[in-house]
Amino acid sequence: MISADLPRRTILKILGGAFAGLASGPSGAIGTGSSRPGEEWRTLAADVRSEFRWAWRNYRERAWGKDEINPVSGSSRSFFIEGHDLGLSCVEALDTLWLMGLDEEFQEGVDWVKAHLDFDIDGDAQVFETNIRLVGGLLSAHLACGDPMLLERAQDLANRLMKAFEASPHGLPYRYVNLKTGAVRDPDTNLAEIGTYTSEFGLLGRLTGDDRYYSAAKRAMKHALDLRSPIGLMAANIHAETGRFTSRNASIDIYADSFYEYLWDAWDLFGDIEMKGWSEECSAQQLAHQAKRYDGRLWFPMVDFESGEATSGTQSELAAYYAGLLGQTGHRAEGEAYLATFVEMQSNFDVIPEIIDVRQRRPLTRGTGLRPEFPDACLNLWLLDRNDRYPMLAAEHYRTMKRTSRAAYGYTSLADITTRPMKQGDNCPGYWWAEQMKYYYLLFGGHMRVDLDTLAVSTEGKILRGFRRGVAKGSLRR
Ligand code: IFL
Repeated sequence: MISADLPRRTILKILGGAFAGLASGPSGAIGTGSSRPGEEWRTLAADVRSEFRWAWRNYRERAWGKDEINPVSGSSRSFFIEGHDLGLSCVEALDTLWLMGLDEEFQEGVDWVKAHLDFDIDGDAQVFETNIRLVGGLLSAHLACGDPMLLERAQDLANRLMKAFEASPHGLPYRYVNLKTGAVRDPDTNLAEIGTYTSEFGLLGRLTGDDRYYSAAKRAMKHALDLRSPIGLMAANIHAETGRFTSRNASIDIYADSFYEYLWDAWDLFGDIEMKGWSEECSAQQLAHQAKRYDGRLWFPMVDFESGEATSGTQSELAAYYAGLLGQTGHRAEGEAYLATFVEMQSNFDVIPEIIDVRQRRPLTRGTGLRPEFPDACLNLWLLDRNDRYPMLAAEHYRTMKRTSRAAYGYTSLADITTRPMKQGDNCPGYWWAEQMKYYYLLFGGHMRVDLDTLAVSTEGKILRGFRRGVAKGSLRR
């Protein structure tokens, strides 16, 4: 079934050439022509897997152990600390490799981690990014294969990040910590950077029997939640030393996004009923005060946290995740409506612009960061009802990415989405390995190695629950 809320051009595309042969979703009830049911989806999932393996081989050959490959030039770059690469793309890729049954590649990645990954570096790492990408990546790889060394590495790193929490009078982590000395800097922070730890720290606590991690992560979130205004909103920027908000802007978008994901996930993963209550309260107040309609489309621009008046006319692509979160928190209709907003952006501009003028519905920037939030929302909504339209929308996203971002040595960000052909940038962000390729693969039916009923992924796409251990190679069959 195709949602009536989709823009006309997209429906035409779905019914016409762009989706030829994909008359049914991965539930595969109706095949077309002489194909067997679901065969086209298996082909698409196999294509995602083969592209992932191709990109991995290029990374292996040209940027092994580096943080990120630049896939146009074949060069590489550091992400965390200039000159001290931490094999970011390797760690980000691990659980995706496992999911796809790329077992040799998974093992070479694990071997690299065991032989080379050392966090005793005299350099400042961003606490939030280090947690979601590296602590999360090591934990999910550990869950996939059971290797205790991966858990040890995750704990060693989390212990270093804990210094950023311990140095603050309110338990709000500083933005940067020196991995060797524990020195902290940059107290001027935001909700996302103080409140995206409960999933990884909670899991680490479960696996090691140490509650300190989850308690520290939750304490920081509670501090900000206690500052909610009379209309139930938080400002997105906060100071780790004063413990006070430093702006008036409430956001579900940049500066705040994953804070709200982690409220819900703490309930989903650990059954934390208090976090569930806060999550529901936040969603209700955001719907009451931040939801704005322009020409009938739903948007969530920033608003003043005390009055609810819009303070910006923009939305970033990152906010697309919120369509899935609305569905998870019981607001399916609003989640559908918000997804339709981004479907329209995809339809109008082929690639969803990084920053959008919500009244004019036009891009405010030309470059994009090879972003995963649209398929992320498709996955989270699909997990609720397995409706075919989500894989269909993700298929369009995947094909567009392949057409516009495929470069000589992998997939790249774009420098200009307004030109035809679009001008490519030269960088494959670490999250590409952890997020969209995994989401496409799952949506297209590649879920032999996970149980969809219990699957839980982090904000960085790391599988934190739901692995089926002991499933043999060849994960395409459903
Ligand atoms: O690191 C990624 C992650 O999804 C996140 N924020 C932005 C990145 C992807 O756009 O939480």
